[in-house]
Amino acid sequence: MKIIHTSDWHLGRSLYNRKRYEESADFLNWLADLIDSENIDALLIAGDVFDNSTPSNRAQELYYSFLSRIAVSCCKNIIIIAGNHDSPSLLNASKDLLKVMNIFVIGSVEENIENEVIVLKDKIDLPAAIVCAVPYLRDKDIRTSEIGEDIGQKNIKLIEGIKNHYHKVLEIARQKSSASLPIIAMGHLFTTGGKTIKDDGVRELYVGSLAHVNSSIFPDYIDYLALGHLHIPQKIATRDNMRYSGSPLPMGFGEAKDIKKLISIEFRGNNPIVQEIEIPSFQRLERISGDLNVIQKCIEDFKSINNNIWLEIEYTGEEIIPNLKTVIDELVNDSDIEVLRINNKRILRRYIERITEDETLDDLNENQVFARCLDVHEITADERLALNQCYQEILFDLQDKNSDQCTH
Ligand SMILES: [Mn+2]
Repeated sequence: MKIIHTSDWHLGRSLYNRKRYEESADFLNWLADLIDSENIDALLIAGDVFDNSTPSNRAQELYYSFLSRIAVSCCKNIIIIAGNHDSPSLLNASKDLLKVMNIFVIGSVEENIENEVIVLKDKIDLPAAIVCAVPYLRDKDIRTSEIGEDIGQKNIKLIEGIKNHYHKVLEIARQKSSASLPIIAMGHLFTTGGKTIKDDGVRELYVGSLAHVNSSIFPDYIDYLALGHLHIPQKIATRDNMRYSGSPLPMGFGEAKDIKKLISIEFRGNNPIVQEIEIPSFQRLERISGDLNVIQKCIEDFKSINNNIWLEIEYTGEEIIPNLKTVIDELVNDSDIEVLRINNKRILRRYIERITEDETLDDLNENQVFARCLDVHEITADERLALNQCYQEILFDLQDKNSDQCTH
């Protein structure tokens, strides 16, 4: 029996406002082809199918098109658990329909916990492995909070709750596995010591709010552990059979050069043969850092390759170029290159220089920040009056919009 473990597709995700549907579609096509060519029997998707709880129609179309293609392929077992980014109710809405096609979706903790234990069938429909499909465990699913608890106590209870839940589900799997079938566990969580994405500003969104569980909560009799949540492929505590597959797409420019992976598992008896499969890059991402000469030179080089490249540009030159964006737009004008972000370090530094050493942006209110900007640009008193008025109007508008959102 051949199994593939993947996670964190984040369908519908953007990179600096640029939607990534094409890349996701290319990945899903590639995966479907791989399932056919490698004659895969089971697909495990360990959470974060979608990037947010209200995925666009296009993101959902990618999901359903893929599933409908796989449902009629050699892959007769598909198991999907929800991640922290998924809406449990959205995933569960199509659960009964998908079950008809032998696609099992666990969007939230099951009322009857036995439903989280799923038997994988081989080509002749005989039981071949048992999967504990535990979704991302939300605080409210697993513990009863009490008044007066501090964060530390809450966290201890949460981790205890996660541990208990796995214990219960695994016990059911053990009972079902009387024929000594391999036991696979799935999960979407952060294990202590896990590696996160380097120099990527978005990472805290993904890992900051979750409890860190110790890998010791997963007993040795688990034959393979398929985890999602961390976006870098990695083993847990150097164990070959306990892994994060990582995300199929780089989540940001910081990961552009990393190799993305799927994990394939083939059981010989209860022994898993675990292999990594490299996922090709479907969108070239490049970072340029330097003064205008360096930026110009790099863009010319990329243009000569004539590739579809997405760029992140960091301007570090001494010269102040207020129309930097226009200059760069002209450089890439007649090419397939898209500039997703320009970080103008020169301008940033000018603001920062005005701020005393132990002061941070959090110490200033919005009017003080604006006043600093006016100072830096040496705006005259006359001009200040009009600009300040405009600025107050914008602030008022923003506050008004915010209070609108709160009441609806
Ligand atoms: Mn994720």
